[in-house]
Amino acid sequence: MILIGQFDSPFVRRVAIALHLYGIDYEHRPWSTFGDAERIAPFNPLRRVPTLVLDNGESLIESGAILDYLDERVGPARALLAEAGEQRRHALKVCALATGLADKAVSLVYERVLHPATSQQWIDRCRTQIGDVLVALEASRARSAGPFWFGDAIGHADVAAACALRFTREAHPGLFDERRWPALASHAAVCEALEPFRAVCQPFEPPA
Ligand SMILES: N[C@@H](CCC(=O)N[C@@H](CS)C(=O)NCC(=O)O)C(=O)O
Repeated sequence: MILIGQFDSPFVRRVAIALHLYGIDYEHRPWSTFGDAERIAPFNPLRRVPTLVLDNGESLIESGAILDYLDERVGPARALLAEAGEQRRHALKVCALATGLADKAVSLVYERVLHPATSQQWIDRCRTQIGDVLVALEASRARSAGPFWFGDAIGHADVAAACALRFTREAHPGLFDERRWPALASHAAVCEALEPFRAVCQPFEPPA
């Protein structure tokens, strides 16, 4: 299979880290959403990443849908998400908050880089959303004593949060203040020290 997208995207990175954790081989096409938009288009008319092209030529889009496919492929015993019940629900909520945070951080980059006249209302809204999600995630992470969010084993929630935090920190220095979010800072440090996170890593570069 082929994974399209650069690892400075928190969405592409989360999928690539899951591929590593699952031990699934893939080819990587580090195409830029802007510079390589027309190369991405035949696989995804939205020209967005991540896009995962399966061996039969089928394209999967949206990180959540891609991970759903990978989870199904490895089976419930190895999946990075509980199969059902409260733990699945809670993990999916952490994933939604983390990917929502990443969405807002990406929006802020586009606002800064692509719009000649920026909207202060939109910037303020994104910053408020990011700040309040950090409050919610910090409280949630501080409640769980284990090495990972939901116990001893790493899961999608851990990966999604770590990828969102790294992107936010790199794209918006100052927005993620480690002293304000100690549980999240420690979570990020634990994850980033793991081999798959070190292997799947690219410093953030804004679109030209
Ligand atoms: N909801 C999407 C978000 C993916 C996303 O925002 N990707 C960005 C790169 S970080 C992108 O493709 N941006 C170009 C665009 O939205 O046109 C997912 O989870 O896959």
